[in-house]
Amino acid sequence: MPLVGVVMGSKSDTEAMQPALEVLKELGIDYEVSVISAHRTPEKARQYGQSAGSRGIEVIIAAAGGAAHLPGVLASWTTLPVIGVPLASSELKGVDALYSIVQMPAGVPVACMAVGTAGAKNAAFFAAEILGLKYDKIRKAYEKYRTALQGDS
Ligand code: RP5
Repeated sequence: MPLVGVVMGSKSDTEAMQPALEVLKELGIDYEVSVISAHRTPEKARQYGQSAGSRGIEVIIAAAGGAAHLPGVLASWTTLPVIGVPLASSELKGVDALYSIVQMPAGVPVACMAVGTAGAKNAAFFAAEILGLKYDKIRKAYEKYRTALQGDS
């Protein structure tokens, strides 16, 4: 059963989010992938946000470019942690998405990762940190990864 819901604003975001999916796979974390646009399919966004918790999802990773309202909209429909990934898909190369995601008004938080590949990977690692509080297997897999990093520098 998937613990992480990876949601992206467009099919065109698929390639940018591959690094997140690879990290989740490496850490043995079950996930599902959905394409939901906060402005083209707002009803789908509502249904996803409202039902994610009851379907067993524990963390949502939401990626979008441009006026990236998807993470905030999903966060408005759930109290699950939402990790936002700003994507560099627009003319402004992700600065727009970064500001949209990072500047959530007080009360409905969204965690904001870096723009692009680093952000996609870190979203998965951050999800592992959250899930690791509850799941020993995930914590151990993530700790193993962090230990291996020490040999890389
Ligand atoms: C955002 O607009 C998506 O997340 C995507 O990054 C960007 C462009 O989407 P498309 O016009 O390619 O569907 O909503």
